[in-house]
Amino acid sequence: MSAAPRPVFVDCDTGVDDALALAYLLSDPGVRIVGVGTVSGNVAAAQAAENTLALLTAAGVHDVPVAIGAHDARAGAFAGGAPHVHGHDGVGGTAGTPGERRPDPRDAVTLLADLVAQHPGLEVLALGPLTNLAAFVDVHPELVPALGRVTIMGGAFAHRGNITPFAEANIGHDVEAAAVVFSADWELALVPLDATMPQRLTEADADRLGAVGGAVPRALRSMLDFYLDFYLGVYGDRACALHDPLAAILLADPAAEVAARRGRVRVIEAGEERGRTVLAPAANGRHLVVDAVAGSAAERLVGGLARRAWRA
Ligand SMILES: [Ca+2]
Repeated sequence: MSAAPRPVFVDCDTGVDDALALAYLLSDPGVRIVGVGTVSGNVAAAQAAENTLALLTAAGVHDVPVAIGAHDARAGAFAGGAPHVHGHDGVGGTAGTPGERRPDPRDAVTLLADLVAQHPGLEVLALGPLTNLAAFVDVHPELVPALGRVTIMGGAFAHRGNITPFAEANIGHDVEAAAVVFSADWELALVPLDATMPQRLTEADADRLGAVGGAVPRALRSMLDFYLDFYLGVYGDRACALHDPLAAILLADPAAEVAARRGRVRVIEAGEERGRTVLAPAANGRHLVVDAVAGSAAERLVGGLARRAWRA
């Protein structure tokens, strides 16, 4: 008999790679998404909720609440996201009209608080700016120790940033929130650009993903068209980095072979290096920084999606 699936809360700014990550988790029998909060990043938080609801509905998942979280960062208004990377709607122009299912009436922070009470040890996967998680720390400090590990796609250590030479987008779009999250007393695993940038999904991988069949793989294949076009300008061919999916893969499989360092992460808040993440190494530190992951994330992603019998 297999163990009960581990409950997971996903906080995301659903663009193309968030959608891939969510689909990967839906296909993994070892974990169960019990709630989703959205935050502005790739797109506005409200649009990210629509994109998430569309994906869940296509998967036939109707019982996972999706709550809208922060629209603006702590220190500034939402600047409009990354339409050149993810499309105006975050999903490569594939979003239809909003479906019948509406976002949960609670905000993302309240939803997370309610779910921790129901699922002690609840793990969190953060795939967007850390605005909601920082608000959770502020509003519910007593619940911080009740959470399990928090896995974050974010940061750039030896690797160059992707919104400035120093800052990675999820950290750099809300630096003050990242500072709060890095100071909180919880177990963190950080999956930075150092680990994600070498993990690429090619057009051939995208085709194999689409060939898995079903509504969700089909939707992912069409959003990938836009995303791969953007990456053509970055890498010179149609292949994208698997940022959020790699974090989802590591959450689902903590035994995955990684090169990683322990210690305490902080974020530089001022000056030209604003948004840069720095690790103070310590053998017993509660922060784990993943430098590299063995094997191919694209293989794991495609193989993972093939495990689920997706609705037509
Ligand atoms: Ca994301």
